[in-house]
Amino acid sequence: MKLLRLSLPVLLSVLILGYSGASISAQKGRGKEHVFRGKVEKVDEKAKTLTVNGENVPGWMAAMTMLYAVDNKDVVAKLKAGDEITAKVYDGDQQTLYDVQPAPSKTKK
Ligand SMILES: [Cu+2]
Repeated sequence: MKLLRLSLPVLLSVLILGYSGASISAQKGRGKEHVFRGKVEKVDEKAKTLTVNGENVPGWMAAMTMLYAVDNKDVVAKLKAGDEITAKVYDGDQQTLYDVQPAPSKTKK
């Protein structure tokens, strides 16, 4: 039966999404903290944003290069493309890096 084959996976995903949504909204304020590591690809001093090639952060975001805002705008002027950084990131906020710190390069020999 075509209708049933379609609607069962839909129903299941609605249940799963509903469950994870409920657990997120049950948290107060900032979500769980994760440690972020990545390599700066681009610095936009005007917009105060960083394009960072980030490592996989389990439960937060897969490895990818993307644009981030920062909590401390002063750090942007201290960074340049190629710099390795660490930062704090939080569940529910996938666009901001907090407490960005320069990290020793892994590629150093
Ligand atoms: Cu991303």
